[in-house]
Amino acid sequence: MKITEAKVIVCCPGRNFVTLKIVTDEGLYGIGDATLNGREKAVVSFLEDYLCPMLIGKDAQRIEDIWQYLYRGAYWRRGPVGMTAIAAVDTALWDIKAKAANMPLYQLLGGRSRDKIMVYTHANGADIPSTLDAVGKAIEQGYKAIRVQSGIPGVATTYGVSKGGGKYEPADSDLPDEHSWSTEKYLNFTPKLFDEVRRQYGNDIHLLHDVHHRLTPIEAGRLGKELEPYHLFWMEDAVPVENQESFRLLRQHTTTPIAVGEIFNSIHDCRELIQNQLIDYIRTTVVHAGGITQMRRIADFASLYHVRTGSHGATDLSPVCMGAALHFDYWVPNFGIQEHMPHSELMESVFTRAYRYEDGYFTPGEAIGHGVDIDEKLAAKYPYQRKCLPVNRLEDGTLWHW
Ligand code: CS2
Ligand code: MG
Repeated sequence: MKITEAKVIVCCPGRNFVTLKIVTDEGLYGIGDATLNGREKAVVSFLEDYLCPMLIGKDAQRIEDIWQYLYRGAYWRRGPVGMTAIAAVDTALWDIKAKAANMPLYQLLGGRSRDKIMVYTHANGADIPSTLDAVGKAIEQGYKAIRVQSGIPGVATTYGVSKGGGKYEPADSDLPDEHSWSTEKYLNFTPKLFDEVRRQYGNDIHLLHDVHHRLTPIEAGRLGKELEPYHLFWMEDAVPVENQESFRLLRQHTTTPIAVGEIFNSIHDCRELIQNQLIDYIRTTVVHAGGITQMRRIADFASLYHVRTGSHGATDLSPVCMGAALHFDYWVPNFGIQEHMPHSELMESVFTRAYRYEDGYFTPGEAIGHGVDIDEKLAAKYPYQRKCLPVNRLEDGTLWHW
């Protein structure tokens, strides 16, 4: 089965999505998500100028060899742009292989390990009362796990909370917007927030929180310790990930479970954290961590150390990624949870989807392949618009982690 065409489709139905479509001489085709938020065109060029021409004439059935060709065969390895491009190829090829086998992708991976996939959604508010309302709404929608983020008194803008009170979409301006940050105000406020949430909604609901890389290890240790009475499902991205020794210091100070990895793109990024048991959940996802092929390796390695999966699932990961991720989640033995930040109706209108939400859980559906397709005609009506993620500054103007 030879690859005859590999084309990149860019669209912006409310936000940018990059989709790779691989076509074969047997008439079967597959698609993969190639979206890298705020750097979309870099991946488009990586694919169009380099990887797509290399794919023409290759046997679409040889997923492993193509993965090795694009990764091991390259002198310049890893990095988010290149790995997102490889992930798109890999996802499209798994879609094709499952279609050729006349199976939903999860069957090809080994069959399902569970009946349904628990997801967490986001509850965001400008202050504690509006955040409590958002948590209540998520509970009404059936969610069993909720990530809670709130505006902080005295801090103008913060991660996870929309400016105008509408839906939160972090890449929201043509050039980076400037946000502000105060570690002191955040640390004093956040335990109060969780105290209120537990008081109002009890202990049964799973609560999660994303620090978004902003603390030093000892500050993160303090936060984890102070959040222990509210027994979070996880505390995410507590410190920047470049220096992984930081997690050792954090781990020494708290039993709050630790999640990390949404910006990792290689199994090598995960190795030390997993083998030293410094984390509890690995957040790598299909589109940014080398597709299904590398995600399986990461998950199997993690399973040796009691680390479970918790894939990133923000809106900048397209429905194509979500579809593939749900097949992976259905199969993976050491599944933890899947993030679900719902796409808008407009975003979803461009992609047909076999996956379904019901009462806090997803199922990937029984369509062959990964079950997601793109309506190319409709996609063409929404051309690319440049959107950047914000930058962050401390109150004195010092540039900080966003
Ligand atoms: C986030 C994302 O979902 C999450 O946990 O950290 O919203 C992240 O900020 C975006 O995916 C950035 O593109
Ligand atoms: Mg995050």
